[in-house]
Amino acid sequence: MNYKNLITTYNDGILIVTINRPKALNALNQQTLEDLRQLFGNDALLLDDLRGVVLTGAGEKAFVAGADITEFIGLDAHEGLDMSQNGHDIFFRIERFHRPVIAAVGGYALGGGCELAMACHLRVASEKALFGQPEVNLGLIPGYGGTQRLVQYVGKGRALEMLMTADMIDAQKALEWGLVNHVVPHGSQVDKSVEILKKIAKKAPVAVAKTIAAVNAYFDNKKDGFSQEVIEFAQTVKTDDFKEGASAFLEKRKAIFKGN
Ligand code: DAK
Repeated sequence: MNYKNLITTYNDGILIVTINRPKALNALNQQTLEDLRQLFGNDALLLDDLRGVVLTGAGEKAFVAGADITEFIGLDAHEGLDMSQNGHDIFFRIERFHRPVIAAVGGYALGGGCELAMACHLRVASEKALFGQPEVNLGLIPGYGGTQRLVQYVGKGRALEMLMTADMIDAQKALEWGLVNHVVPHGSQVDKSVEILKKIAKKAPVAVAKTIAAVNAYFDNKKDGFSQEVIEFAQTVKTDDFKEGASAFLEKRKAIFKGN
């Protein structure tokens, strides 16, 4: 795997992806977005034994401090539309990825950075993490799904307050509001994410993938979530892993899942 702005390490089925622009607080420029598209849309799909992905930011200060503001200068409405649609497409690939993706947030997750963390399935924050959608400070609104996903996590009132005041919230408040799953000592956010992925890795991979698809259907207005659950359920019933899981339970032993 070769990217301009991402560093990847792959061990025991777990891919750690580090956004690597620490001098710009890992701001998401178009190159970084294309790297993420290449990774989630292609390269990671080719890893047969992949069990999960941790997405994090390089350096001590930031997960991602937003979309790269230097690329906004002179943007017209048409270009803005293209950029936004392109970003949506990449973030949907992450949200719909068949393996769990965890954002390990050790600092600023602002604007596009908060949006990126929200597109991941889970979020692990260090005590130093800060979340915010400061687009109104720039005369913008979020362009990568922030107005929708923030409401899903924290509710309409809290989302509107964050979006209209541009105030940041700290890790503890993000935990209370349901924006993050765990808060851990600074520096251990990646380890904690790996620990969670290792736990999920012991479960049946098809069942995990179908769980993601069924839960996503709740938020997809083109789908009926209950009908989608029926479809995904039927897919799990026909797997060898289901037979193994049920047999192992009855034989009082640990199941060994093969992913089919
Ligand atoms: N873009 C580009 N560079 C950034 C950046 C960003 N978002 N955030 C930080 N940097 C750069 C700084 O310019 C600085 O660069 P140098 O001056 O050293 O060259 C370097 O990172 C270190 O930053 P600071 O010196 O400012 O560090 P501090 O610790 O003093 O402050 C800070 C940290 C996070 C509070 C501050 O850097 C800051 O306020 N950053 C900007 C936060 C922000 O407003 N982020 C953007 C949110 S808006 C759309 C799609 C998406 C979006 C909108 C539209 N369409 C498709 C149209 C989303 C927009 C956003 O994300």
